[in-house]
Order: sequence, then structure tokens, then C-alpha cells
Amino acid sequence: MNSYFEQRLAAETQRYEQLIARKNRPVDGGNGIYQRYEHPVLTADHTPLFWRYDMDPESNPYFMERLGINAVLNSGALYMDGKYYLVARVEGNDRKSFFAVAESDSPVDGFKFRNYPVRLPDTCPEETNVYDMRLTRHEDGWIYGVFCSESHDDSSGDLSAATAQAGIVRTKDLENWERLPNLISKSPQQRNVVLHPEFVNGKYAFYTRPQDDFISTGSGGGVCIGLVENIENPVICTEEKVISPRRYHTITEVKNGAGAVPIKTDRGWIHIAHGVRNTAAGLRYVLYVFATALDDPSKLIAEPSGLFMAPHNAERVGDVSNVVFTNGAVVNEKNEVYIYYASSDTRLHVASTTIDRLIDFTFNTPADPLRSVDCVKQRCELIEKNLRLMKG
Ligand code: M1P
Repeated sequence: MNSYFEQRLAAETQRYEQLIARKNRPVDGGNGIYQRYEHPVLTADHTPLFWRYDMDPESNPYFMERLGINAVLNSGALYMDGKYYLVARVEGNDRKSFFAVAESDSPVDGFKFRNYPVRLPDTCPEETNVYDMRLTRHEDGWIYGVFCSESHDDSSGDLSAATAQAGIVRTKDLENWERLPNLISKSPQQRNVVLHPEFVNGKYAFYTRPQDDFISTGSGGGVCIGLVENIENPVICTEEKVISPRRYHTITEVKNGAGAVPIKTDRGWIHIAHGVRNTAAGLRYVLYVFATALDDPSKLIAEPSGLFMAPHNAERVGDVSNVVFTNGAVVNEKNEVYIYYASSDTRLHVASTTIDRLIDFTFNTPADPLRSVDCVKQRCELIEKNLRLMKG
């Protein structure tokens, strides 16, 4: 073995091992709603060296990365039998994404990828790219993964024209995956589709996001819910009812989309979704929260004003800057909630809160009054109350 190869291999191995062993601490301060953490939980550097390097000194004397990884981001999440599982979107230097399972005994650090990425059954020859899996532990006993399946739109003369559909897989062990047909709805395109964990009126319930084309939601009114009779022939058989509408001059004006699988609480289903607005600097993605009724998940019962989380500091910069995005959150037996969110389509972070705090934020934060003049009234009421309290 040449000594240059040996040195590089040893140095990169040490760097990788230190990264996996690195402890994560909550960042001081914060807003009282949730706690951010010092380090991302997964990055491109967390992928095993043997995914990226040819480890044979004969064929790779310079110990070069042959199949580099560009980013690790939007991850489905599951807490099962005391372990935290992430099914991350891993993007190669070739721009294609794939899924890979990382697991840890801790919710905030120590995540390590399994030896192989998820090898999805190849049932859609036209599918070019897959990403953003939501993991639902359904009451039918399966763990479902619902993800975006992207293909070239051959009906257009535009090389960049694409179609997004909701792909569906299921598993019992996050190792062996069965592919089901893609979801069929009235919308020509679907992205950010999430499966509800319980039956609704005896049917599977999907949160959808109808959209007119690949990027723009156009006439799509927001996050919807629609029911499916048979998961093995997943056709939405009801109207796709809007449950979280887009609204003018709010954080959801351009588009929104379901995020993590909704969290069941005594007060209702709490959804952590994303909202998108346009700016002179491009689209800005933030997280927001809403709740639906336990006895009718299609009924919106709370929507605290504005954003829940926006990109902060270093999170603001990446491949697609000014983005925070979530498609996974877990609750453990202590009612701690861990929200896995990616920043700027580049790396994956965690924020922690509790069910009590999430309920308090969701149900006791006033709604957006939608006009500046009413927002000032709302703020003045808070100021008046506080000044009275401060006087004594
Ligand atoms: O680039 C930001 C996000 O864009 C998409 O979300 P949406 O469909 O709402 O525009 C997703 O592709 C997501 O992966 C990405 O993080």
C-alpha cells in the first residue's frame, strides 16, 4: 500500500469516527417553544467512507472520492423500541437522491447509516429521482413510506419539465421494502404527500398537495385530505378537501405542504408543515403549525399565527438557501418531541420540545388576523397586558 493512500485513509477514517461520536448540546436561549442544537444530526460527511471512496490502493492510489455525496437532508423519522430511526434523503454528486436509514439510541446525536442505502423495488421505469420520504407507522401494522417520485415530462418539449407523483412503499423492518402503486388523485402532480397513521371512516387518509405543475401549485388551494379505500390500489375516492389553505400575504402565500406525520395529542392532531412565500431573493421556506380535530382530521381547529421556525444563521445558506423543511418528527415515552428539519436543502438538524409545549403553542397562540391594522391591535393588547403586569 502506498503511504499517501494510507495516510489519507487513516485521516479520513478518524475524521468520520470523530464526527459520528460528536455529542450534541442544546443551544442556549431560544423562544421557549423548542430548542435548537449546536450541530446538524446528519450531513454528507456522515455517510460512510465506503459509500464514497474506492478503498483499493491499486485502483485508487490517491484515495479520491469516486462517488461523492452532495447533501443529506429531508428525513422521515420513527421512534421504535427505544431507538431513533431516520430515513434520510441522500443526494449524490450526480444530483440523484436516494433513501438511507440512519439509527441511534439518542434522538440528537450518534446517528450512523446502515451499510447499504434503501434499495427500492424498481417498478417505475420512467422514475428518475426519489426524495422526501414520510414514515407512517399505521394502525394496520405496516410502516409506510410515502415519497416524491419524479419523472421527466415527455409531453413537453422542455428538457427540464418534470412530473411529481406520490410513491408508496411499506416495510416491517426498514430493511425489506414492498413497493405499491403510486397514489392516484385528480391532480396532475403531487408532492409532500403524507399518510395519516389511523384509519378515517375505515379508509386510509392521505394529506395531499395538489399542484398544477412541478414547481407551482397554481390553482391548488393548500394542504388537503383525501381517502383511499384500498392501499394496494391507492386511488383517492373522495374530494381532496383543503384543511390548511394558502392565504394571501402570509407565510403560505406561494405554497404549503404537509411535513411530519401529524402528532396525536389530547387536544387534536398537531401538524408541522411548511409554508413558502416569494421574495426578491427567491422563495423562502419556513415551518408552521396547525391542528385538526381528533374525531375529524379534516377539520382545522387551530392555526397559530405566522411561522414556527425560520432558517437561522448558518441554516440560511446552502444549495437552496433560505429554506427550512421537515418531513419527520417523533415522540418518545417521556412525551419529548424531536423535530428533524433540514436547512437550505443541505444538512439535517434536530429541534426538541415536549407535547405540553407543542399543545400550548398550538392552542394558546393567537391566529393571524391577516391585516396589518389588526396585527397592531393584537400586539397592543399584549403590550397593554404586560405593562399592567410590570407596573405591579
Ligand atoms: O427546495 C425546497 C423544498 O422544495 C420542495 O418543496 P415544495 O414541493 O413545497 O416546493 C421539495 O422538493 C423539498 O424537497 C425541498 O426541500
